[in-house]
Amino acid sequence: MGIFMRKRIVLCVLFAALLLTGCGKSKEEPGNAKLVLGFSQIGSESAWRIGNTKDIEEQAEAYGIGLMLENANQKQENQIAAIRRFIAYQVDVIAFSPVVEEGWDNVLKEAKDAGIPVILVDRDINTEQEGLTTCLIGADFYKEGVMAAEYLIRKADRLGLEQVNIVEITGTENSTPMRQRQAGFMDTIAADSRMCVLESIDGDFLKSRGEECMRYYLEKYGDTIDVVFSHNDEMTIGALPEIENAGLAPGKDIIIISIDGGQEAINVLKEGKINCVVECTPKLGRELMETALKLKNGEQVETVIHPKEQVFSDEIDVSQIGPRGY
Ligand code: GZL
Repeated sequence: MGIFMRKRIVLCVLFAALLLTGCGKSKEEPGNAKLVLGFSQIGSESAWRIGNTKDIEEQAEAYGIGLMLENANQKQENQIAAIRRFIAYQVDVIAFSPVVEEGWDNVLKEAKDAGIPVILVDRDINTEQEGLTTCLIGADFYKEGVMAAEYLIRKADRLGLEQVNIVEITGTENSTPMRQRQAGFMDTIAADSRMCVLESIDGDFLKSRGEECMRYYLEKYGDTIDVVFSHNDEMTIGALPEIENAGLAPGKDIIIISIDGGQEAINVLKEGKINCVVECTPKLGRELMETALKLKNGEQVETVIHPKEQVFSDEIDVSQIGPRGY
């Protein structure tokens, strides 16, 4: 029996074991799949993440790709363990969304030594080593920060504000979206003397932390706060009731700027309680499957694939925003 058949049999047995443990999720058995893709997902921390997982599962089925998807519950050590399992299973391609940027060199070197190409989905890594990954499929987070700040500058102009006090609720510390959304936003307001950042706190992309951060800000700064810049909708939604409990009207007394563009935030935008939502689409599955197939077939792939994104705000007719799907 050839090496290929032995590999397929091993893969079938291990794939079945993974499915029995409830980690994997695929309609395609590896035996008849075009390829087997191991994907380590960060967790289920937000509507964005849940939408991203759903899209990847749907696209794997549509492309006839065997998907082994493991949820790391926000822990880097779980992602590293999952990648090692994918290497042991000898999957054709590995993909993952790194929860933070550092600490991946060793496990990605193991994947490289095993001859398994790696695709970065959504977030990036920070490494000195060449050739550990093939492609990054994900948003231009720096541009999202720029678009958020450009909206604020236009809003301040429209309101004739002379002083703009900003509090920032950031995403997971040391993650790509946190670092780049913050950099894009701060670089863009830097030249505007009206802008004053009172404080910045890590909300870890979680609704509960958004609530805690906002409660702390209101206790410390009260109604001197003019703007909340929140790195994702989950934290924004968590912050709003705290603002209302303090007797302030979000979207009116305090300008609310958020990122992701999920259905819940768009609904609140339509209510006038959020002023601006920068879109960050979770629908990366099609590009992931296309790229995995190209790698399997030995074709060249782009090193970075950025999806197109837009800004939803009180500058447009928000009633025209259609269903978001996440
Ligand atoms: C962005 C993604 C972020 C979202 C959050 O692409 O990494 O992680 O903005 C999610 O909602 O938790």
